[in-house]
Amino acid sequence: MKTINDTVKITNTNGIAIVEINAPPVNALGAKVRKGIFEAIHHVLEIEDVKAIVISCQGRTFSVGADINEFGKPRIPPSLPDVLSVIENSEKPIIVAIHGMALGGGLELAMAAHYRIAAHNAHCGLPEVNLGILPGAGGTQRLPRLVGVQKALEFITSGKKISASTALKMGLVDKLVDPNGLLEEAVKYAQGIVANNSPLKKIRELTDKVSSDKNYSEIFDKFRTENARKFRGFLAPEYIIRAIEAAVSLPFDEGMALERNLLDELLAGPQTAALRHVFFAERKSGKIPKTSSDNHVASILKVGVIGAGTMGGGIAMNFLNIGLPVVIMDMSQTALERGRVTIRKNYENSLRRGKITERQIDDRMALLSGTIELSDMADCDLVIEAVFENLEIKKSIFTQLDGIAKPGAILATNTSYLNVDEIAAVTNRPEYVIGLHFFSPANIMRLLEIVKASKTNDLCLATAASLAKRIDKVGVVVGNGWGFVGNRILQARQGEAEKLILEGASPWNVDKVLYDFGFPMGPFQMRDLVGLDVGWNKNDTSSRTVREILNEMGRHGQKTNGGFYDYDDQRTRTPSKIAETVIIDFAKKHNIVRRDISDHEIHDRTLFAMVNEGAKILEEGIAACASDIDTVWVTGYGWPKYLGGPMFWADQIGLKKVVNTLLDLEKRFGDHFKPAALLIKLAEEGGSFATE
Ligand code: 3H9
Repeated sequence: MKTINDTVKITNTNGIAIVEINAPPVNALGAKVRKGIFEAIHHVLEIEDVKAIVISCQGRTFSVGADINEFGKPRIPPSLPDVLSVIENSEKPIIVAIHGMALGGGLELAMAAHYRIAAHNAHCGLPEVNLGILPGAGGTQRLPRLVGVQKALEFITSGKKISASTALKMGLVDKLVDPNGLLEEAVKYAQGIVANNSPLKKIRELTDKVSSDKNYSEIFDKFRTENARKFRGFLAPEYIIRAIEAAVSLPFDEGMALERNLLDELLAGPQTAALRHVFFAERKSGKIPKTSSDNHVASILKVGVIGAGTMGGGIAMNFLNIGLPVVIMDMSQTALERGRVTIRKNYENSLRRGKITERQIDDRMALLSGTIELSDMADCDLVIEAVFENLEIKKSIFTQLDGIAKPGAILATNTSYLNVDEIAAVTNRPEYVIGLHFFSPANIMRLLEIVKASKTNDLCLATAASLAKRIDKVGVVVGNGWGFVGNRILQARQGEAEKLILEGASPWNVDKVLYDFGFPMGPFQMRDLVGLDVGWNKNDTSSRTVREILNEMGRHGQKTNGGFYDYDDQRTRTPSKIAETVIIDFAKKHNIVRRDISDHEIHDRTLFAMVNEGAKILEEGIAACASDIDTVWVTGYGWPKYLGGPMFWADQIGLKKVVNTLLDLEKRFGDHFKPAALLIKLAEEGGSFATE
């Protein structure tokens, strides 16, 4: 055995050298690992007895790519492309053994080798696009040569992982084996190659898959057009397409040089820092600060959900998906049946998209039971209440539940803005009461606000955080204040948007400014989609707001073909004359002087109101750090990912400038723009939210 450095060592079995990488937790290809591989390959090439080389990784996974922490810092040689070039040009066959995941530079390394074998439960992917860059170690040049242009375009621009069996079908790996015997199989495979004198398969030399597409520039144009909506605002997909075009039109080495230049441009550009921030922010938000109950989580073996509506059903699906039995409760058998049908329909949609099998649907549905008796929650370890937003009703449910649920069971409310302390206070176990704010549709949206009420204990919190991970949600712990983090900032933006339309901007203008900023839709379009009647009470409405009036007119949004916009039967929207008249009349009645409002004003008033509210949320400790606010808004509310979240965006502008803009807005539009004390302090100190 030879140790190259503490991340790479070599062992030798009967003429096969095993170069083993050990850089926990994920075998990222940082400077030390790159140097280790580089030296290890050179070393074994010199040993006459060694006839072939196997590259494998220790720990839970093969390499997941470049070390993201090195981005934005001076490069330390050898570069990854240089290391991979040594691998590809080795005159001895090199085989990689993939377990866990081969991602980014890790998969590029595998593609530089001559053969790839993988554990049958492994996954492969090139997720660089999610970090605002492209695979910069030959991925854009080798993959199309191996799998063809169309598949390479889809694979690299999506950043999605594929299973080993799909990789085998695509030709990305050569053989699948049992995970337990991976290394032995890889060695055997290498011995076979040596015995048969098999050729060194260099992907760079393959031409058949790309030469057939040489004269078809329309493949690329078609791909651009088809994905224009998905790629809107993001720089990396276009760069990836250009790099793959080069794989078709240029010799390998020239394509590699172009790939490098494109990578460097992206690294120097504005988006990758924001996307890396999003990556690390998401990981940070899932971590509960160390407490006395470290590593202690309650075991959740059965979940109860109260309310079989859209929300309750969506919540239930998360737990069915991970094999937990769920009992769902509603007031009538009809409501239960409706809920059950919706859940099955959702699963059938997934079946149609090839995401699950018929068998999985049956297994999951078999875990679901329904009841109209709260007493059937008695053996649940976690009960989530998902009835409509009425504090009194929620309190009454929790009072009863407290008498029914077993000791130690966690009682959660899915409220999106109500006071969790008030709900906890009606029970004799407030330390076991928590908020779990799922977002609609709850089976799809990744955000979960975990609301820590004043008495919620550490066990509950740690259990909720760990459960969030299990059900593939991004859990963010937030404090108990009106609207928590997400809805409180939404309210600040919505309030401003509503003032703007009364003062003279049209809803479609406001929507366009925010859409152009990068949101998937503006606030009024969103209102129409969600339903103007959500949170509206028909027994307590008296034309106090434009929204109330529209609701009173039966204009509840898309579902009634009219809200702020009019909709045809295909749900195509057009600005509504009726809504416009309602707005103008309302402004007149309340003596609001209407004027021309610029896009610039809409931009500043809506977005800086959000940043200011975010600063107040931080100041009050409702969010533990600024990056948690960014995570909430990026994962749950459509803040453009490539702008990092509202607090990251504010940091990029510079907090001095943010404060000056707010002071100016305060002068023109009132006290609510008064900058938060924290913002003023940070601006004066030359600080930022990132370093706060
Ligand atoms: C690339 O390869 C560029 C090349 O094409 C070109 C080069 C020239 N680097 O997420 P987890 C850390 S770009 C450094 O909690 P999971 C992570 O921060 C790269 N650190 O676990 C965390 O640290 P901590 C392309 C990394 O099981 C710990 O590992 N690759 C990296 O839920 C555990 O992570 C990617 O984009 C990294 N590359 O998920 C893959 N990756 O414990 C990005 C992870 O201190 N990574 N860490 O908080 C992922 O998608 C997920 O981390 C992964 C594991 C799926 C791998």
